[in-house]
Amino acid sequence: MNTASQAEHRNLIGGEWTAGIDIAENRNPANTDEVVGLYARGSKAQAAEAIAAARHSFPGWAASGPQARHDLLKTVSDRILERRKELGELLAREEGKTIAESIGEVTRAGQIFDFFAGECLRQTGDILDSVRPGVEVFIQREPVGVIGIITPWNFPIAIPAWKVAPALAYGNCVVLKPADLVPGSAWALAEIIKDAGAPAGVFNLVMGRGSEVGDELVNNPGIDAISFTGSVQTGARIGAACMQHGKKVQLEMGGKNPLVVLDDADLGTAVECAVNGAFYSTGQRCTASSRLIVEMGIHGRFVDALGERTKSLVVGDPLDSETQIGPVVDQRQLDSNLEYVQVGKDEGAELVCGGDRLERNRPGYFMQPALFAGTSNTMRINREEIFGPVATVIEVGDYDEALSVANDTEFGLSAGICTTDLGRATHFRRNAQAGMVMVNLPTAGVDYHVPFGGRKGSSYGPREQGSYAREFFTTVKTTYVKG
Ligand code: UN1
Repeated sequence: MNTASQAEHRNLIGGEWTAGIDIAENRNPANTDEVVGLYARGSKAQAAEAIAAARHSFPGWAASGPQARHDLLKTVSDRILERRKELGELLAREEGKTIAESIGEVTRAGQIFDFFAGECLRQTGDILDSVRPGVEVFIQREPVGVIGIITPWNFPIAIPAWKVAPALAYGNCVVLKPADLVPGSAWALAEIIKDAGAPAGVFNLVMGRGSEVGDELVNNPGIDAISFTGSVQTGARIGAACMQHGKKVQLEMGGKNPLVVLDDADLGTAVECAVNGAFYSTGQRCTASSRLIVEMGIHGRFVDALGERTKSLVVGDPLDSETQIGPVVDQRQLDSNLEYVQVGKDEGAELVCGGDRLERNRPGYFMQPALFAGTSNTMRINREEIFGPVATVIEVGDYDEALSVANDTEFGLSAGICTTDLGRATHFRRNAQAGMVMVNLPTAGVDYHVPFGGRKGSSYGPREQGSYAREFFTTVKTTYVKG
């Protein structure tokens, strides 16, 4: 595609499409010769303008009432779902997940807006008697104000949707900064929100770099709260800055999610859970199953079957319906994945299969999914989040050891177990130190109507998604009234 012939996609500030200070090429990781589109990069000053616009619009939006907010979110949902094929193709071309996964993600974004359209009408509150006779107490939820939303590249439309929809539903205004690598899906979402009739300034999009736009969101006093998904390092910095400025903050960061496979597991189920959890979406999910903790009685059969299954995975163009694993998102991530494969070898892990860069008939960041066996939980490949198609097997003697290895990590997002023993499944469900537990299911792949989030180093602040999202996107007011 010829870049010069394409129009630039601009930022949305106070209801106006606004040029940035720079223009970035959004390239297809499955074919780096292909420019998906040109996208504005904004500055600190433009982020500040967007924040000012959001502040200006906040009183009106906060007072707009549940019907207006419901109608906007429902229209956004309908339009996303109508365009799911086209938006799925755009997502696949900018991020690299397969077309089936991409259309699935767009569908999820539409469903999230539908859920939160309903939430606008499902309000909660309490009226209680005071301990002082003749006094009543009202407990109500109010919007927080202007929310800065910073989203990662691995879910270019679902994560913006699951932060923006509740923010708007509960009466807040928004400035969204999508990941610099994948602005296209977020831009399309912004266009849909604007065209659906969002009042100017209620929703703003400022694409660009974290060091410009992200920094301004975190430090500008006009932002009341930050919702962030991304790396542990960036999350820690954002958390500290928010604390200093007194902003409310919600952080979703890394994972090193265990999938325990017990001797009594159904082998086919366990292998499918591992393949899906570890390698789908090219392993680029914070919920990915990166540590496969396998009891000794099933270990040999599991490693053989998983190795065969992993070798058979079709890596290629996300738009080809045969493809099961798309490319890695960019050169930096590919280099880091390949380096971790080397680290694993150097640490003495046995590479069962994969781990090489793959050449295709086009320039892209393709990699053969890698499976390591003979690893111990102290190795770097079992401690650090890789965020690519690299999984490790840790052999254990019994269930108690499996549980203790599963919990021996600084993270605590998702934890899975494959077993046919109800007692063990129940014990794991109650003792896994994770925000989400999956029984006979992959650690990744979550519903949109229930809470999402983790413990320990994975997450900070209230849960996202479902009606639990209310906790972050509202603030409680307690009013005492003497008649
Ligand atoms: C999923 O597993 O369906 O960034 C969602 C991530 C998570 C979302 C995972 N916040 O990978």
